[in-house]
Amino acid sequence: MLLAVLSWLCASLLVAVGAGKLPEAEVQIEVLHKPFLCHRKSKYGDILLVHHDGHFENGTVFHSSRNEGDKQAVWFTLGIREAIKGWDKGLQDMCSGEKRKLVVPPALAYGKEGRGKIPPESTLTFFIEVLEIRNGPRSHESFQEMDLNDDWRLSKQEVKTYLRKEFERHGYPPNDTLHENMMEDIFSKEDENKDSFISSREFTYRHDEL
Ligand SMILES: *[C@@H]1O[C@H](CO)[C@@H](O)[C@H](O)[C@H]1NC(C)=O
Ligand SMILES: *[C@@H]1O[C@H](CO)[C@@H](O)[C@H](O)[C@H]1NC(C)=O
Ligand SMILES: [Ca+2]
Ligand SMILES: [Ca+2]
Repeated sequence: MLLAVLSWLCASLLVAVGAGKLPEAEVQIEVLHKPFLCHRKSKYGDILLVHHDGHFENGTVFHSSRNEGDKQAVWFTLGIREAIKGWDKGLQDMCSGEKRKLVVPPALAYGKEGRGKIPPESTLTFFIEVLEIRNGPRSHESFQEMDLNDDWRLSKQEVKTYLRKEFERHGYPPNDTLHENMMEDIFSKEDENKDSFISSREFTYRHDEL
């Protein structure tokens, strides 16, 4: 049982499923600097240390990690909507040391509502430098495979379906009582805010007790 739970947690078990997605707004990507040596490229689930400047269309800077606050680069997890969708789309396949300019339409940034000093319907331009890339604790692909209805959270039913599939894949007969128990065990550990869903954030970050 414990082993099975651990294997549920093991991201490498799973392969991404290509899901049919609706056409979406695009991020315009311009590579400003590409290092000569590139040992690995950023992918979903990685954590990236980035410096970033954000500009409005009129050129005014609304944020700069180099000049504001603690003047520090920030860690960012790729692919889980930790920042804006435009970052998830625009920061894939980057090398450490690479610099990019992203032009992000409102639909992939703060949309119709805007946020804070970002007015509604703002197209935003970012200059982003990736300083470091590390493996994230868990893979984005495994989350997507489990999230059958694409609502970015795992329901109890989705987790049970996944367990059943994994059992079958490894040649064990499905056992609803057992899946139910495992699922409850997983939720007691992973569903931190007890809303009966495991969010992508709850999934991605490992908890101390595990
Ligand atoms: C540029 O645009 C932003 C957002 O619309 C606005 O807050 C700011 O005042 C503008 N700056 C200039 C110099 O027009
Ligand atoms: C299903 O799992 C439960 C709980 O672990 C166990 O008691 C039961 O014997 C299993 N049933 C079968 C058919 O293996
Ligand atoms: Ca879901
Ligand atoms: Ca939750």
